Amino acid sequence: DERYTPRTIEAKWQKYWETSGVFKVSETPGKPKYYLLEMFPYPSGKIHMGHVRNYTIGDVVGRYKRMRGFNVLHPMGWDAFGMPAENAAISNDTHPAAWTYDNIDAMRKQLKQLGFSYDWDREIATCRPEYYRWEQWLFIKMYEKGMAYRKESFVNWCEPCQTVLANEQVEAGMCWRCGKPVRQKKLWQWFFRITDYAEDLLVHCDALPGWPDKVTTMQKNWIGKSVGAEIRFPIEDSAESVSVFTTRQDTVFGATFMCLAPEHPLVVELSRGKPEADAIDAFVDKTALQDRSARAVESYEKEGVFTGAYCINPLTGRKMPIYAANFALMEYGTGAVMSVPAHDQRDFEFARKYGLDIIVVVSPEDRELDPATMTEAYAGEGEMVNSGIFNGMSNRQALDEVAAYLEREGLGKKTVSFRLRDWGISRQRYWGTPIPMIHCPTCGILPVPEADLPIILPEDASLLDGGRSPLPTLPEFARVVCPACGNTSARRETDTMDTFVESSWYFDRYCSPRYEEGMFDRKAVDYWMPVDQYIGGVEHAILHLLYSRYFTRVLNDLGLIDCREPFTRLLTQGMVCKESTSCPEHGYLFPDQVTWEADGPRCKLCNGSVTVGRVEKMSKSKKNVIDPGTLMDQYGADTTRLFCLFAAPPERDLEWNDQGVEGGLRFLNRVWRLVLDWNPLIDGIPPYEGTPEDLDEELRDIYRKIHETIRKVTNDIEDRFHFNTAISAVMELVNAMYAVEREGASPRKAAVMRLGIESAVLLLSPMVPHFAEEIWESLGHQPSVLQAPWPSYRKNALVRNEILIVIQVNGKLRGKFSVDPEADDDAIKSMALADERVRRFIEGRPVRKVILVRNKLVNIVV
Ligand code: ANZ
Ligand code: ZN
Repeated sequence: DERYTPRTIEAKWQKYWETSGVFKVSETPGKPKYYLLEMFPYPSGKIHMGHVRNYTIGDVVGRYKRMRGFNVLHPMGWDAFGMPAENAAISNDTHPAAWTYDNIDAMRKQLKQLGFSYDWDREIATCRPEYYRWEQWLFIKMYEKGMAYRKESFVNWCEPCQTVLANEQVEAGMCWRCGKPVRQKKLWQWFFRITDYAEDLLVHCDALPGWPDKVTTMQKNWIGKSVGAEIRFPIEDSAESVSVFTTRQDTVFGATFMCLAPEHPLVVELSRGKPEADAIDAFVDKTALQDRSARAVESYEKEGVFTGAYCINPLTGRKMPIYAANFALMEYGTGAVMSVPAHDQRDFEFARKYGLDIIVVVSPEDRELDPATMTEAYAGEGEMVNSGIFNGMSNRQALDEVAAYLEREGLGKKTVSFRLRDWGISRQRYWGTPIPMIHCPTCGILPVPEADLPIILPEDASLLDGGRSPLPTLPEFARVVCPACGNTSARRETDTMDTFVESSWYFDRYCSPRYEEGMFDRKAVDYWMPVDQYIGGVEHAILHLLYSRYFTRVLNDLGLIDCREPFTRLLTQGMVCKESTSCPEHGYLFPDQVTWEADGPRCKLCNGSVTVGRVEKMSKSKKNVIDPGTLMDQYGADTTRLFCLFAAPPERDLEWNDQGVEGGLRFLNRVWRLVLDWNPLIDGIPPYEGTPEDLDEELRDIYRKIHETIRKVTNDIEDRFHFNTAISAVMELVNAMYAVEREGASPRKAAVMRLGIESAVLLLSPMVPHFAEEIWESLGHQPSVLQAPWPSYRKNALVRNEILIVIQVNGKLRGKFSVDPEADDDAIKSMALADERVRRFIEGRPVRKVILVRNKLVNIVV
């Protein structure tokens, strides 16, 4: 007996794919290209279920497109720089490089075991000099064009990790890695001027129809464009003035005080020599320690200190006290806010706290606002009051009118402000791409000459205490002779780049991964780019995608690449989830530490009763993980893949369940059995090619089912990647074929069955490729199933016998008609009502009810 043995089959076909080189591709003019990409993994150790899901989804798309005749580029590599390698090196006493390369080897092996259709010749690891040298090269080009620059700025600083954190790496004031509080520190940093592209990146969000709306919305919000005005407020007894950015210039008559960010240079300057100076200095120091992103949160306690200085409201002449306030942010607008407490909640709270004046200037239609009794700011629309020549206008109109007035009087101008900040890329870390710059005591800052690239990260250095980078203290690395003047005490830049830089162009490098003359071969990159389908987690919806879009624009503007938008279509897959389990004594438990008894789950360690927690994302900390390695050993790659595809549509979360995997295996065994049973009968008989009319009813039903299944599976994959419903359709077809009697099968029956079996195998082949290859071969075909075209369906095969429907009026038979069995309920009802004979029986009486018994009758009650 020939049993389905995934282990031998999978090894066999993986070897075949490797030696035959089926997945190696090159630019083939005339053949439609399809660049399929899944977000490359960070080599953290071994693959987890999230990877399996992501890459299985991608693999099905890749194999499907290949069978549809596309020249499919499907590469894989490693996002190999970053902090976890350093953390692991510290806790396991290894080197980040050794740890990274070992992990890559282990994970590559696992990906190969899953049978993914990658062109492994294109594998890249971003920590290799062959890769990052071109990143250094680009950095210098950007520096020369003013796209990369250095400035002193406040950064989120994590003391335990000794590093600058991007805003998104700060979670509620804590470091995303170590969970310790983040403080503010001023450092010289390298930046990419992404803000120059803010408008471009924003407007083209609407030119990405292949992206989920939620992702483009997140990008737009991140870029955060605000339209408003800049207004100048003269400072009392001074030639200077403060400029504010406001989106509510209609409320300028209600501005009663001014708030400056504590970091604003005027804060210290204005208070100098005044009695307020000490309080101001203390306040500035205190806010410097507060998290800047937390300060921006609505509910953050508002605090401020009077600077001792005043400015003049240019429209009212009112004297406005100037405060330093923690809710005013240096990074937004001009770092100064004209405070209108009647109409802005933050200003309102601040005014109440410090007893400042409140003046209403926008009056709502339905009530009178009284500054003395107001309990919150009024942010809505209304009629202008207390606003001189603008009184009586709607505040909407005043927005324009005030802006125009300010512009005419030279007091301000219309302007826009973006939330997006320049991209700080300096990291005071070891395991990253060295920034290719030199600091010379005589010449200042200058780039490494191109001929000296790459600046290789020394892999024989070890981390210092607390994980600090050894680069600044490594003489062989840090000391350099100035390439311009020969000064021997020049120093290399010892900061490395944010790892988001590597992932902003790896998709370009895949097009010609071994190219040594540049970042990429122009011909190759212009042939393959843009990526036709990108697949990955929604956690990268903002930064990675935004940075990649930015880099693509930079490369385009530098004349290095044709395309300007890197990813035509984007699929963000859902998470893989499972409930957690815990017992009072041992806390969270791994699934294999729990036994499921009749009276409930018990802990294997202490036999205590187990609490079942929420279904949530699989994570090591909750121990609610399933290890793909174990799964593959137990069930094989195909069942593992099938489960991931069948359990949920890709964009939804997938909830793990053991029965689902068992069910997947059972289904494959069922198909296996079907083929085994029929193979002797269909041997040598070609698939049925005749017309449905020549078949008897049983075979015609099967024949139609085959074509319906082809249509359904094709549409489900093509339109929405809904593999779960596609698989269900094949399951139904298999069930239908099981019902066909084998005994005494005619050649015609055998031909139809061959068509059915081959179609099912081809339709399943992108999902369970090893399984499909093995069956395809057993059906007498030469390998590989990948060479077979995707099955196509025949329209005429889809026509069903019509079904006869009886029409009753008040329960009495009055007519009949025939319909397509797919017709929907409403259509059938209206056909019944439209029947000539039936209309006569109704005789214009009102219809009270229409009852439909599907496939049988319609009863009209009058
Ligand atoms: C006066 C005013 C009156 C404001 C009013 C709002 C309501 P968005 O829409 O997010 O762009 N603002 C400007 N610069 C700021 C800074 N550096 N730190 C903190 N707040 C700042 O927000 C624009 C509004 O945020 C601006 O409009 C300003 O307050 C404040 F009834 O000006 B508004
Ligand atoms: Zn020099």
